[in-house]
Amino acid sequence: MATITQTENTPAAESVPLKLTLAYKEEIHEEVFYYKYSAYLPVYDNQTSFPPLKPFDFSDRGLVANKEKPNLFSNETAPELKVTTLTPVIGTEIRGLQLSQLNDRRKDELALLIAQRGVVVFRGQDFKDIGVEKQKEFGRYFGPLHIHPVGAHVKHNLELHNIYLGPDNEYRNRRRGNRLTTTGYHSDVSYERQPPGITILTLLSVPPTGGDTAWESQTAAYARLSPPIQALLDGLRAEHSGFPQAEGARRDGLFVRREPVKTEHPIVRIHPATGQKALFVNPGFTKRIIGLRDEESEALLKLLFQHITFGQDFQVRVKWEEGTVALWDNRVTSHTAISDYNVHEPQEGLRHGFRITTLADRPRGVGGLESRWDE
Ligand SMILES: O=C(O)CCC(=O)C(=O)O
Ligand SMILES: [Fe+2]
Repeated sequence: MATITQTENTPAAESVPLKLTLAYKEEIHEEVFYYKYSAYLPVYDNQTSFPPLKPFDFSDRGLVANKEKPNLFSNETAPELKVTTLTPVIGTEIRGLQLSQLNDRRKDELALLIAQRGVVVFRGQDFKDIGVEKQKEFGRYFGPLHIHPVGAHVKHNLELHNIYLGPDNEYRNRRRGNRLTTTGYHSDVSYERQPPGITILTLLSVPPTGGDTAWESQTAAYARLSPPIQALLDGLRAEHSGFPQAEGARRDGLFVRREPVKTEHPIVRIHPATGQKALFVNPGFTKRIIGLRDEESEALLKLLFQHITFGQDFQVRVKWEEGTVALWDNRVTSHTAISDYNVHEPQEGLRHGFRITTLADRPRGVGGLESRWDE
């Protein structure tokens, strides 16, 4: 991996030397210009491995929220509050309210809002400047923090998954292969036994144009299907696999810190806080429908993936600004990065940020259909 530039020996918490690989070139970010968020640049911890994730109890914060959201939407505490419905189906934008200042009642109402609207985009946030400990604490309110099995992360903070594609780590692009488009709708690490609920994505550096993110409503995607197809899907599970991601990482010479898993999740999932049904398959990680013949599974997944990808009337595309933080619910949405900028043109700017991913419930479908897996 020619673009990895350096291996460092840094003292870890217990002062055991930690082998870190930088996924960026120091001279680009620290010598050519001063970068305020250089401490957040991507690294790989190449030695800390983790056992399989254990089951845990989960209670969605949205369940205890006041459904009217009087606290979150109170003009008294946030006189500048401006709430914009981005599309009729998905996406809400909030200005004039700091995530870093929300009390627990507001956070509960926010969890419910994210479940209902799919994605909530906060503008003008100081969240990027409150420090790693407070950022993690904010995430933990919604659920245990996920550590990505292969991703680059922020130094000493594996829970902060790194979002960075630059001229100095373009080997990450190779995984896109020979495809016509860079877009790929997915629900974050949906192969996990208790996959993510809320993801919090913060960009620290935003290009002047390009690098938008799009989200799609899996609730609307389900609702659009005809009743006979809905009834068929209600009774089925599909396999979600972390193996291709781990194998791709190994091929790239990266360290796999947790062994991959495959899980069979219900295709139609009921959100614990809203009771809404959502399609829970995605082109990123769903591999086959259990109990069908191969050709049947391929044809049905192709239909669903095209439905998800082409449904512009239940998608929202968001342009990032300085200070934007996006929060979405992976149980009711899929999303894709839109990598339309040329990372080799310095004037196109730097797109860099971090993702905090919170784990949630073991999926439950219609009639109590549960996820299952081979031990
Ligand atoms: O970079 C982006 O716009 C989104 C990347 C992504 O898929 C994620 O953060 O989960
Ligand atoms: Fe993602």
